[in-house]
Amino acid sequence: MKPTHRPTLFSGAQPTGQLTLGNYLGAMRTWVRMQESHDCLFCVVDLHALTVRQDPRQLQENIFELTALYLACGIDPAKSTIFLQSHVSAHAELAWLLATFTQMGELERMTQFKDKAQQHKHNINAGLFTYPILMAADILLYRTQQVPVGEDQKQHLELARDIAIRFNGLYGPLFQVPEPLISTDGVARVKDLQNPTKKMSKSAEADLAKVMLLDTPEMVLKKFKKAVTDTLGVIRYDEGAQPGVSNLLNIWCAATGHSRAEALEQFSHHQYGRLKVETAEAVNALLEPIRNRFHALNADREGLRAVLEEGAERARHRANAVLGQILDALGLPTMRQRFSGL
Ligand code: ATP
Ligand code: LTN
Repeated sequence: MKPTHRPTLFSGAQPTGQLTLGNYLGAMRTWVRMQESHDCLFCVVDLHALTVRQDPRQLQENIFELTALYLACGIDPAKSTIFLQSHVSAHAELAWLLATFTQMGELERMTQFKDKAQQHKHNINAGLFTYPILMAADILLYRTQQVPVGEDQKQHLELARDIAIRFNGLYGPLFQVPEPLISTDGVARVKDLQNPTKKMSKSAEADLAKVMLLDTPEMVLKKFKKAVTDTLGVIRYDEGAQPGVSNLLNIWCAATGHSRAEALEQFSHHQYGRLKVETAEAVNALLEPIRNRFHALNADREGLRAVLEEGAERARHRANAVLGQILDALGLPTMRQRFSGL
């Protein structure tokens, strides 16, 4: 099932709420395509979600929903390994080891930490600060070659690369140095519909700011109709002067498969209203099959559990083999029954 000569690919999303159109266009859609050519692992990073206070029941629900969404988007358990981060304890163990190869100054520079610390002033916990180390562990544990993510994760990827290079310099080439895979067609950072200088985020408070994969067609239309644009009254691609219009053009292109030049040809003589409605229609056509598949998948909790358990089994086997080699290199004697036969 897993031809090992294929390059290894790893990615994940946090179970912090339903997925947005940004998550899908910036990350998930690439994941689905890569399954044909890569040895893929897709993780629900539940330990990362704990860096922000979560209600336990809601978190559990979000974990199943996110798993169902992975499947509804087209991630296929027969082709890829789908699992929960907390089911493979090697992630947390390697994160500890890698923390001793990460400098405070490196973590202090992370913009996601600065943003989240601003948003959660009363809970700036150490996990929020060391979040990128756990992410490096996720990636390095599988000797991942490619990591498809949105633009916002680029800095974390660079840190994972630096940690791998540093470790390899000291102990030999034990880690693969991963490459980011970030789309170049304008959807690596889909913008918030109400504040188009910010990225669309699933934890944004304003409902109108984000299009969710499970929004009804009417909700999608309403959100695009109310999207913030500008008062210039012309449809041009100019991210600096017209971020709202440029975001709509990018979304329309990504949803229809047309180029930016084709988009301008189609819309440049029209008013904003037309661009908004046509973008909503294109997004609805894209999301319809996902919505249709989601509900049955999400209702089958036993089926979801089985997918996650099988995925964890496969991931654990691979992760423990690498962790054993790392412990060995560091001079920590490993227990034979834990790592033998791998
Ligand atoms: P949160 O709001 O809880 O921080 P998030 O919306 O950033 O969540 P994640 O689970 O952290 O979502 O990210 C999952 C994937 O989606 C990552 O690869 C991330 O880079 C990508 N992504 C998130 N937001 C966008 C966006 N607006 N445009 C493109 N890609 C995005
Ligand atoms: N930090 C990522 C989620 C994430 C991830 C990973 C992505 C955790 N571990 C490993 C790629 C590879 C985010 O999107 N916020």
